[in-house]
Amino acid sequence: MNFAYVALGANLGDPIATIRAAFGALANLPESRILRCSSLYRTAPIGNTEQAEFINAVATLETMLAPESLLDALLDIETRFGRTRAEKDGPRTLDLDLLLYNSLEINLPRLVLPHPRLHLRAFVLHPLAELSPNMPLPGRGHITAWLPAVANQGITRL
Ligand code: PH2
Ligand code: MG
Ligand code: MG
Repeated sequence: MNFAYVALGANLGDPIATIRAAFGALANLPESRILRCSSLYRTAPIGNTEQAEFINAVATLETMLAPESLLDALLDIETRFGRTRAEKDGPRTLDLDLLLYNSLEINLPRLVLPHPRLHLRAFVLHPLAELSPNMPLPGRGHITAWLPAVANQGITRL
């Protein structure tokens, strides 16, 4: 059995309803089950700041899917939720990012693990720390060491 962490984000349509429905879609993944879901967080947009606030969360999965099969399944859920890719880092109905898979460190063209920006983003670090405050980040030390650096990024736990 493998442990995977998935980040959820949405800022189009009804993001709170979308994130809740996406937890349900993750629960239905083949050969997988959800172990825990974080709280929902309202977060200021990072990167492209000319867009609406996001709702973000993180889920922990237990899965027999290999990393790239899990990635394919996540992209399939995004598509079912109406995701289009008009603009890089633009508004989205649903974004599902694979953050961590066991303590795997890989660098494939379509999948880098751990997610290369996870330690720089309050909208990932806070829900992750809520679920696993003592988890080491492969190659990057302790999760709590990164929290002070993102203290200026607007985030509210709902
Ligand atoms: N996702 C991005 C870029 N910026 N900002 C917030 N607050 N939440 C996100 O999920 C997010 C973002 C690219 O995927
Ligand atoms: Mg993303
Ligand atoms: Mg993504």
